[in-house]
Amino acid sequence: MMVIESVEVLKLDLPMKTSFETSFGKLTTKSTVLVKITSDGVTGYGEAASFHAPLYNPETVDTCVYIIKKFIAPSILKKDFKSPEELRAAYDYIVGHNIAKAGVENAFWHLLAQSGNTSLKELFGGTRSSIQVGASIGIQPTIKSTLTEVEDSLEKGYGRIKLKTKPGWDLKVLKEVRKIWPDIDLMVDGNSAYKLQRDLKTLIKFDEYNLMMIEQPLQEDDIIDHSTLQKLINTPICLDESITSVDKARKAISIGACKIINIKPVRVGGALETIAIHDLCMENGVGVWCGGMLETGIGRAFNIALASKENFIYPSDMSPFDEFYSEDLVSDSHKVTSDGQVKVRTNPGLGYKINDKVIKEHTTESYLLE
Ligand code: OSB
Ligand code: MG
Repeated sequence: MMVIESVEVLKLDLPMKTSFETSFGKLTTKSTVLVKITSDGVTGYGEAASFHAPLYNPETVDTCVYIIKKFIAPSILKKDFKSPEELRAAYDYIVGHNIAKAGVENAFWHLLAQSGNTSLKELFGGTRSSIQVGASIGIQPTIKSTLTEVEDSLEKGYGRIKLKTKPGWDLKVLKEVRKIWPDIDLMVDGNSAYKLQRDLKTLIKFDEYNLMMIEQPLQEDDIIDHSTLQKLINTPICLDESITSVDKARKAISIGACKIINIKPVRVGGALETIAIHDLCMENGVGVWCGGMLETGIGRAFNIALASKENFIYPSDMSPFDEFYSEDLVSDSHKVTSDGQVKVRTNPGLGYKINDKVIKEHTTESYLLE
């Protein structure tokens, strides 16, 4: 018995310590959306981690708030759900808006973890006691500051370095990084900024830098060009933006568009779809890792638990909040060990202590539906 008594949706603005630049632009304040659902006096929290503008994917914090308020909440309120599958079926008629859906689904998993006195790791079928993590380094003003960022990240223990690139900010950076660190686990993320024909010469040259993978070089809706590109380069392609469902993953794998998949749980609509993609990839010998949306400690809690599943074999983007923000929404945030690991919590519920005071301080809009 899990009757949804209320749904609350909150929009937050979190000041960033430093901006984060990708090929699609610079993030200077990070907005996010929290979802709180209550059942039988218990509150479940989820994070619909999105950005202020539709730059990475079509959603924004405002579309998440709107879709949850206007469509998802009315579809689930006062109804009784026995499982996340049943919950999801209630709003499956909504086309797209995966991040909004994920925020709600995650809040439901949090309710389940509390009522069953179990951990998210247990609920998701996690098998690892710690996960490997990597650093994601934004586009920097200079090569020198990139080298400093790489050095800092290695000193902090991160086991792999991901550099954000865009046409004109790629090979020259890799060349200097490789001069100093010829052997580190290194990869790049193009965030859809390259075009197959226009940039083919550059894309082929990435092969010279012994990269673990090149993440989403081409357009989100173009797994066909990725498949063409994968046949022309040795560096494994990892898809991020393109993989929005298990069906997309199946198609991408079947045409050889990637050898690795970055699963961002919110991008695919939540933990259920994450697990489905994880399982499909495992059956097909495609390793996965967990990407991030610069989540707060709440969103990261779900990601860490999911990344403890067996086929998450590459380091995940899971830097703690203090890389970007001065305050987290949980008071006992995860940390990266000197050997690049994050421990997977096994305590019941979220595994982290939610700090409602900090949440309140940063909330700019809130809507309670009951
Ligand atoms: O493509 O993975 C991405 C940050 C903002 C937008 C898109 C991406 C990223 C990251 C960092 O690479 C991920 C994180 O640490 O949460
Ligand atoms: Mg990416």
